[in-house]
Amino acid sequence: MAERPTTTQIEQAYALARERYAALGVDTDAALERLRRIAISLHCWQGDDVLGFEDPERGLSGGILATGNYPGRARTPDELRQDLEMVYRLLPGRHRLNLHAIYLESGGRRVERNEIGPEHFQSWVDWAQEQGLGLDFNPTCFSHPLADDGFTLAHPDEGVRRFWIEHCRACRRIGEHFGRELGTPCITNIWIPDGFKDTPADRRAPRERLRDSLDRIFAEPVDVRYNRDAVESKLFGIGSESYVVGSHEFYLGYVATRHKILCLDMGHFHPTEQIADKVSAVMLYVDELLLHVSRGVRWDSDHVVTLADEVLALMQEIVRGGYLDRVHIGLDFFDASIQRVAAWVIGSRNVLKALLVALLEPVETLQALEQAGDLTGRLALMEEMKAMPWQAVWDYHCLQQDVPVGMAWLDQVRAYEKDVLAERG
Ligand code: RNT
Ligand code: ZN
Repeated sequence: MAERPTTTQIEQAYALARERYAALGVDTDAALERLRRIAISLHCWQGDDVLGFEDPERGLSGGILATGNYPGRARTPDELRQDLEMVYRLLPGRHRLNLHAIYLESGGRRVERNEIGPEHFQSWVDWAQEQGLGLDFNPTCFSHPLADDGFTLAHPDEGVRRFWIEHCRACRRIGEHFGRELGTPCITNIWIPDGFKDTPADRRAPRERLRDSLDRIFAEPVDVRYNRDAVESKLFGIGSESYVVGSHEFYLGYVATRHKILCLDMGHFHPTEQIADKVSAVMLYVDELLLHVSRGVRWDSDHVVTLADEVLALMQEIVRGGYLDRVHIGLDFFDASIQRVAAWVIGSRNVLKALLVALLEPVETLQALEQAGDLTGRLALMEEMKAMPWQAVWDYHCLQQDVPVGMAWLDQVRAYEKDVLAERG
């Protein structure tokens, strides 16, 4: 490995970058101060291929898939927490953890999903407290015998539907517990896989059932100071190629009429459709957004996030529109073909970098040019911004936050792999 930049070099590069940005009216110190206050929610499921601890033998269902067999998967809650501690150490800032219901700890006893309670997540709460992390939550409406025919909350059988309604209610109570214990509201996000592989004869009834199920779930009061509800749409999944009950239009209407949080997953739209453009439209009608920052590649919606145009555009829209306080940023990808801790770190650092690039834009100048009708100047400045020295600002941020600069994080992950992951057999 090449030699690392010294502290002095990082500081000098920052000083130069700061001047370049200042010349355009951008305050880099203010941008970093804002970035420090943004907590992103890391998904626990990148660490173990979405298997969880209820019955890891069962395998993943619901039309999502983690492919690859890279060694070192976390097999126990302690291993997962240990891996997460490694990840958080490599990220600048203070962040959150997003748990799924199947990550419960029930002491080896089988607890049905409609009977789970805060007690099954106490170790997570204790650990989050110790680590200074907020928690978010998700019902797990997949990887279960009662989800095997592809329907849960929209199931035609009332008994099956009731089971999943009860599960979601239990999850909201757990979310409320998280929020109360940790002093930061938990966002409990409902995603269901329901849909048809082939052309349905009735698209209406399942959607009516889903609306009814959601209304029954949310009818039970939980304290909004501690738990906030989100719902996540999808376009298609493996086995639900022709029809997904919980489509974007379905949930947009639901959220707008019920005052819930809309979750937009970047991988859940048509390949050329970008969610960046949706932000300013939906924000007129919904109070808050939850993002699942992800990367769609052909049939898959869950590749590791790269620093791609789509991610930059999304963060730019959030910053330009002044929506940072109404948008919750979560991650959603799972890749078992590369080292899992590294996958987490790469995706998370990319989201933070994209936020920084967005925070370093001369938004007022760009908007003034636009208002003045100088569309030539707008394009010229937007293009100029692409080659600005934001990396020097990022490196300085990492230095200040006491996390590895540049690729130094990879050395730590490789050492961790050798010492810890390789021992997992
Ligand atoms: C699936 C959704 C959902 C899941 C997680 C595991 O397509 O994106 O968010 O990835 O619940
Ligand atoms: Zn998602």
